[in-house]
Amino acid sequence: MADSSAQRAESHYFTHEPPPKDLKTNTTLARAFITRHADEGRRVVLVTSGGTTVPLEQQTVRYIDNFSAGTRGATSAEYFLQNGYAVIFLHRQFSLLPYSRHYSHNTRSFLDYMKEENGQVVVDQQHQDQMLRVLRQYTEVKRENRLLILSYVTITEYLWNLREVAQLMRPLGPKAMFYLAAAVSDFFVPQDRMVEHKIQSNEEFLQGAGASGGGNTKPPAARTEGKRLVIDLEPVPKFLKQLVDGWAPEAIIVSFKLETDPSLLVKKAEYSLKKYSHHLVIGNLLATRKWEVVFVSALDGEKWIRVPTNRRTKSFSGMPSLVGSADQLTKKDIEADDSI
Ligand code: 9Z3
Repeated sequence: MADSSAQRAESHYFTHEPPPKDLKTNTTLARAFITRHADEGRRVVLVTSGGTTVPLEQQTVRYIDNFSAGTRGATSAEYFLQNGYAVIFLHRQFSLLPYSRHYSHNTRSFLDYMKEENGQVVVDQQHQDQMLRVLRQYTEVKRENRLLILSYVTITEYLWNLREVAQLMRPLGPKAMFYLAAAVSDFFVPQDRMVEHKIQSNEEFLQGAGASGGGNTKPPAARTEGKRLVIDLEPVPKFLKQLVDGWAPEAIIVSFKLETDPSLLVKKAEYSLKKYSHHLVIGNLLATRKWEVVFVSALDGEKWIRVPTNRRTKSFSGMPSLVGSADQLTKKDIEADDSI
């Protein structure tokens, strides 16, 4: 088979960007998890969640990050689990996790859910019902071993894990699903253009050329020029098509498209759908992502889903939640309602 440019980009990327230290452990865990659930005839979904970082130095002091807290991924994972899926949850380290998300990352400490009674720690009465519901779901998932949690930090760690897990899921055919909610960097610093040490701001301590790649004639991608920090990032190769063509061709693929300009959202979601041959692209805008999304698919075209206005602040975690509590609305419905 002729080597396509996508294959060449893949091979170049994974040859030049070293794998994360825990990749072997992750693939061993994922292999056992996938095999067990395949034997039991279950569907397996890989949910990706949270932002990816772009390190500027090999011994990383500084990095570029994005806004994602992992709410979409962690919430969606719970609904997949509720619907019988086995879930591989590939998430940004320390971002939200299914179930525990209800009690973490908000202004309230988890200790605020507790009180002391007769020398014992117990859950405060007002949180009993909610916590019992979450605890029961969590306990069942744990008993059935249906949730595997893996983590990444950098864009490269994310891509290595995605590729390895996708290839392990290939034998599942259409019983495999990818639900790509992670906020993935579009630009990065290649290893051979990355300085080893912390970038110095004081001109008296400036290092030499510094990038690690022997023979690379390009300057380090992040460097000081005079007093200025100059960052010259390269594009991350687009692996979304490789998922379909090379890694897991029969799997169901749901990807997310994030925009800030409303006039671009649907167009870009449609573009992704065609270009990457995914089954469904879910579009969302940064500002409204907590309560509305647009589903774009070859089968159904464009379909908006929105949490009704009166339910936006009432969700369990205190955040408006979309999955599971949303109503299906047409684009016209949304335009007619200008309360948002
Ligand atoms: C999303 O669009 C997610 O819905 C959010 C969720 C990241 C907005 P939070 O974690 O936010 O709940 O705060 N994810 C995909 C974003 C992305 O990087 N998409 C790529 C792209 O647009 C394609 S996979 O190119």
